[in-house]
Amino acid sequence: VSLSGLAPKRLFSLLPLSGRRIPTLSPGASSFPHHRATLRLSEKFILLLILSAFITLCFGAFFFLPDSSKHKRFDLGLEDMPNPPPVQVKSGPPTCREACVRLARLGRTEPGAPTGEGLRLEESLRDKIRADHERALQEAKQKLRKSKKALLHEIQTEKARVAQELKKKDVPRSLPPVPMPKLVGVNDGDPGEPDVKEKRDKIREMMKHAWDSYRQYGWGHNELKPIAKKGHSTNIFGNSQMGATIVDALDTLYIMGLHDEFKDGQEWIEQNLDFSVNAEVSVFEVNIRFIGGLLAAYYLSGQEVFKAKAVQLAEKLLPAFNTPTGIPWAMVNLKSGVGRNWGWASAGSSILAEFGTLHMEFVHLTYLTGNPAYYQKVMHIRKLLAKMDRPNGLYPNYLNPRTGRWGQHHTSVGGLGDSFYEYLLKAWLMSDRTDAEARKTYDDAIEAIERHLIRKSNGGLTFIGEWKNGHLERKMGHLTCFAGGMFALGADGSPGDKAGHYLQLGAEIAHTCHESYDRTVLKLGPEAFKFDSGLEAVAVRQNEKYYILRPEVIETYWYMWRFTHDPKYRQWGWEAAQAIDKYCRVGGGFSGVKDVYSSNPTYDDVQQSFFLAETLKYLYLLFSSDELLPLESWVFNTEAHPLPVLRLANATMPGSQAKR
Ligand code: DMJ
Repeated sequence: VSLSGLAPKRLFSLLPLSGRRIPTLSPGASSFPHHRATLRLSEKFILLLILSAFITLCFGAFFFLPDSSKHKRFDLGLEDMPNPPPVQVKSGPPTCREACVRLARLGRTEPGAPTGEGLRLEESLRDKIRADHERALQEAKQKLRKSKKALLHEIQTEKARVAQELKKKDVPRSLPPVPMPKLVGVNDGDPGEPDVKEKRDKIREMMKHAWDSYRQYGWGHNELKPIAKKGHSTNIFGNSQMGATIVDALDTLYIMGLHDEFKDGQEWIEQNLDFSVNAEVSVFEVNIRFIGGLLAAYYLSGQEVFKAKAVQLAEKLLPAFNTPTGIPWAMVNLKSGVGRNWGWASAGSSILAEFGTLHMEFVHLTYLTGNPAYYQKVMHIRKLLAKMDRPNGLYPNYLNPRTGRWGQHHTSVGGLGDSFYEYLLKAWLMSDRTDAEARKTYDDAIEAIERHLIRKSNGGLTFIGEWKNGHLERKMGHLTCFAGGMFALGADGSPGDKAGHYLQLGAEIAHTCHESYDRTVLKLGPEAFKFDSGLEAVAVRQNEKYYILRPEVIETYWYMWRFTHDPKYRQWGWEAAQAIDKYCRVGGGFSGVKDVYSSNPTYDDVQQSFFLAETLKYLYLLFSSDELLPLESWVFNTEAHPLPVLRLANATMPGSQAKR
């Protein structure tokens, strides 16, 4: 169609957009030659106009596609490629993605040329949009026809399907077969003498009462409220119901020969223990109670499920190490992996006893899985600490995981510091005494502690105080009493000629802690006691007079018994067991008491999981023969879960460079 000879004004009214046909002009129709240049210009103008209309169409098609949001990222990716891959045109209406790519190509590389194909594509896209709308409408209509019940059922089925799929993702990869370390001393441990056996039977009966009560009133909850007779939950496990008592108690049940109870616990773990929960938990507590408990149950019983669960859980803890320094956060959300520190900790710090009490479990995890990550994480912490300055050779309790700097200069062998020192020694023992670096770090730390924190009271009691900003606080915690056992355990292998000295130090701490029990009305030790202004081994403040079924004093009696066989340790242990049975036993289990100096104590109504994991286990071992879990072959984690010594001979731990 030649448009020459038409005035631009008239031409507008003849554009196809108007829907009217364009009249044809004969060549001779134009009798105005001076109009020719103007007409050629108009021709270009029209072409431009058509092209811009086509581009507008392309954009329209792009933005109004019904499922574009689903495919946008992918489509953009394709479009942005310098040479997009060829698009195969199938019969039937093109898919959204195909059409978009083709339109984009047409608009970009061949402007104006195949307008026909562009239009056909636009048409088919419109058809597709129409069809999609129609389908959506039909689906909505069908849904509305369904009853509320059917809809609810549909939603729930879908939810269950998604949950199931998520769960499947959590199933651990099958673990490599690893030789089981030689397990010595998994036996009955019959003490021989009838009176000792009788005492041991009594401890076993106490365990039965604690377990049965939890089984009846708190099953599946983390802990038990023995007075209210219902489940109890602490903030260390967030809002989870992960059966902390079951996991913590397993190995005690096993060594006591309570096999039905052990089976019950195993069954619960197989069917219910799930870590995909939206709960913010303490990395330290989960490690020592859950991972430690599961690993010990695995080594003792050989049941694979415990190993698998331990590894599954450990993977959930790993995001806690994503900090600028690699010093882990105190807490981590098991679902999101987001970590943070306790609000009360000095300057946003992590706690020495928390990030310093991972070594034993993490080394075993690497041993069992072949995954070097666990080993590397804890070795990184060790290396970082080794490089830091230590005020007076002491380790402060607080370390900032962002800056890598110490927080307040407080040092304690009790709360906030305790098990860091314990794990240095136990890392060495667990490595079959080959981890010389751990032993040296322990020896240096203990030397500084002795120099700055250990003193004798006027009455001749050896105590371990706390260092606070250049000042010694003459107060000792119940938690600190574990150190008596630690000194005795570390005596053999200490530098120079000091084995005797450390065994003696252990005995002195045991004596002081026994005094802290003996000077109360209930014959149970307070949470903290002073050596000041004429006071010796007694609590002063009301909020330090409670006893919450803690194990540390009995733990030290047991180690001292194993190393000395002095009958006084069995005697002291028996006194404590009787006091617990008399004052802490209630109908629904065992409870802590609020004031050990009151003859009429009130209960705190909590049966702590460590009562079953530690207190009763150490008592049972105290009245068993030394053949049950000998210390040459087993190392107890800080929650009293026994892990075997790893005799790797010449082998190396995955992830370590040097031979160990
Ligand atoms: C236990 O969970 C562990 O022994 C930990 O190391 C500190 N204290 C509690 C019991 O008192």
